[in-house]
Formats: sequence, C-alpha cells, structure tokens
Amino acid sequence: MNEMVSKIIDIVRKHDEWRHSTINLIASENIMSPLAESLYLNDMMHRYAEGKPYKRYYQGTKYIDEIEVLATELMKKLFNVDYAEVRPISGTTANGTVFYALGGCGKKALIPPVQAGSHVSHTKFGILGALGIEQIEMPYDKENLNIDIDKAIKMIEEVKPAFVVLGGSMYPFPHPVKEIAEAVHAIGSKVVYDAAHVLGLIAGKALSNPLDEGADVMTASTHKTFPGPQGGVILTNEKEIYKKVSRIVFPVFVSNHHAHRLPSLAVTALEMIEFGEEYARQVVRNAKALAEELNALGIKVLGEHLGFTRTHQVIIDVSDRGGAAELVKKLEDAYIITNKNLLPWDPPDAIANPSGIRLGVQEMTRFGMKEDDMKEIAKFIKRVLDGEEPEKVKKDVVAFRKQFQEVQYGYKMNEEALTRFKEYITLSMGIDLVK
Ligand code: DSN
Repeated sequence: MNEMVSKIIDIVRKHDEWRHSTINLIASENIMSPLAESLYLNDMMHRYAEGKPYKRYYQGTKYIDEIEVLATELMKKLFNVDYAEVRPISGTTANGTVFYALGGCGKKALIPPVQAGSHVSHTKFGILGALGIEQIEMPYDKENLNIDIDKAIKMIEEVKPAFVVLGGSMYPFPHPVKEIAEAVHAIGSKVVYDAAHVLGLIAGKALSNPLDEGADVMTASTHKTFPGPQGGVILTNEKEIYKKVSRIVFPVFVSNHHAHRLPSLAVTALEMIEFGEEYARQVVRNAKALAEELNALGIKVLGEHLGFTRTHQVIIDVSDRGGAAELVKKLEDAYIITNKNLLPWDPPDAIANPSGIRLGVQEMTRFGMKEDDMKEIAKFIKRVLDGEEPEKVKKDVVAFRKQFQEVQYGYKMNEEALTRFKEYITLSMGIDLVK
C-alpha cells in the first residue's frame, strides 16, 4: 500500500475514533442503529434508479424498486400521511422541490427571520433565492422566542405570499402552525413546515404533527432527531402537492437518489414505530435537564420563562463571555462538539462571533444518557466556559463518554444481518469473510 492510501485510511480511522469519544451536541446530527448502519453498505450505492419505482429509465432496479416502495410505505405509516416522497437526497433538496412546486420565479415567501433560526435553504442565500423567490421575514417576538402571530397574520394578508415556511434550525420552541395556517389558507396559499430538526420528535409524538395542525406539506432531513441515514423526505396529505413534487424531485433536483440509503431509512422508520415514543420523550426530558443544570450553574439559557425548551435543543447566550467563536473551539478541545449560532437579537454580521451556542441532546440520548448524565455534561461545559484548561476537562469527558457506547432505541446487529454484511464484502470486494 502506498503512503497516500495509508494516510487516507488513517484519517478515516482517526475521525471514527475521535467522534465516538466525544460528547456530540450538534443539534442536526445523530447516529443510526447498528442494523441500519450495516445495511448502508450495499451495492445500491453503485446504481442508477432515475424515475419512480417500476417506471425507471434503466434496467437492473427491481430490488431498489421494492425497497423504495417499502421505505415510502413505512414513512407514510409512521407519520400517518397519505403521501411520502423519499427521493430527495437532503432536506435542502426537499425544500427546493417544494418551493419550486408552490412558488417559482417572482413569487414571494414568508420565512422566520434568519437570526431566529431559518435554515439557509429558506433564504435568499440558498435555494429559495436561487429559484428567484423573494424572501420576506416574518415579525418575530424576541421575548417569546417565536413568530409574532398577530403581526405575522397582518403581513400574510398584506403581502399575499405564495407560501409561508415554518420550522427551522434553531428551534427550541415550535412555531404556531394552527394560527399561521388559518391566515395562509384564507388567502389561498400554502404552509410548508420544515421539520428537519424535529422529525424524530414528531414521529415519537413528543410534538404534534404539523400536518394535523394545518401545514400543507412537511419537508425534512432524515438524520437529525430522526436517526436515519443522511437524506430528505417530503410528506403531505394533498394529492396535488404530491403529484407536483414527484414530477419535480426528478428530473429537477435529483437525477439519481442514492438508493443505498433506503434500506437504512426503512429500518429506522420501523425502529421509530417501535421505540420512537420512548426515545422522543427522553430527548425532551434530557434537553430540559441540560438547560436547567446549565442555568443553575450560572450560564444564560434562552427561554427560562418558557421552560427553556420543548425540543432537543438548548440555546445558551455567551455574549457576556466574549462570544461563541473562541468558546466552541475550547469546547471542541475538551471533546464537546457544539456550534456557534446567531441569536435573534444579533446583527447579521455577528456571524463570525455570534452570541449563542446551540446544543442538541438527541445523539447522546441515543447512546443511553438520561437526565443525571445531562447534569454531568452541563458541569463539563461550565468548566470550559469558566476557563479551565480544555485538556484537563477532556480527560474527564472521554472517561465519561466511554460508559455510553451502545446505541439504544434501535435494532442491534443480528445473525442474519451479520451474514449479509460478510456476504457483501465477499461478493463485492472478493475478500472471503464467509468461511
Ligand atoms: N446545517 C444544519 C443545521 O445544523 O441545522 C441544517 O442543515
């Protein structure tokens, strides 16, 4: 093996070991179950399957067709919806598809303010802007960390947007779907709910399903609180929307849709049907426990008067500690992975050193952590924020994290899956692991 190959292998090995020894609090990430992860490695990654199941442009897709239909049906069952489109390869792709279906060049869309958590794809900098749709920010209530309902309704009546986007990336408190949907429907427009962050909490019924509250279509990625493979999904009960988005996702936004992720998506949907409620309940309990302990330790947590959080996210304000930029690096040095985040009152140009740090507890919950463990995490964070040497904190973080290595709320590897895994390697790579 030449040196460069060794280097590549070493980079991957180091990444895997490192991230499994850290406390990962990135709110948009998660980990699949061992069974779902093992199924991710399959030959479908090499294939094309353009079009819809059983109506493809190439031959060789009969098992891809079967798994795509199965994954679609399981997602429909899990979310109790009439239509699911699993081909978008990311949440952004799902958003682009829906925005194109509902809007298009010259139309207007209302979105939550960028500093208050809109995802980049909702904005003029992302796919919304690329489609020529005008971004208009809804009025925001900084005190209640949510859309200002009365002012937003007034704006909806005046602007008459083609659609309104709810949901976002900084999202401790769910947006008021019912009230906004009533106003939007009164002008004949649509509500798009971007559930990327909270899809797993909706699946587990810790949050109500926005489609039951009046949203017309829900987009999401499938790898945040929903602990599946990286990908996207579109869910709706409206046949017309489904027909439109299905005609747009291919050929506009994807040619091939990376079918190797679909077996893992199907397994994750099954797991969420079986364990989703227990998992989602624990995620929200853990987020509250983390917020309460951080607050008790003297760290400013947003939304105290609102109970700190109703999702997987906890947002802390570190403006009185010099801003987030340096602190997130120190946390990383202590093996606590987080991201710096604008807060609703930050100016847009504070992006390099914003006031906030966003924390998400979903992945650590999957590794079996409970409320008491959140208190430990809060103490580690406090030590770093107070200026203790990250290297010292890291030692305790790594020892603590070692106790949580097995993924919960999902299927373990079984004999059947292990045999398939070995057979795949034997077949595909010519290395006989079977005997
Ligand atoms: N960038 C992701 C997040 O962290 O929220 C969303 O795609």
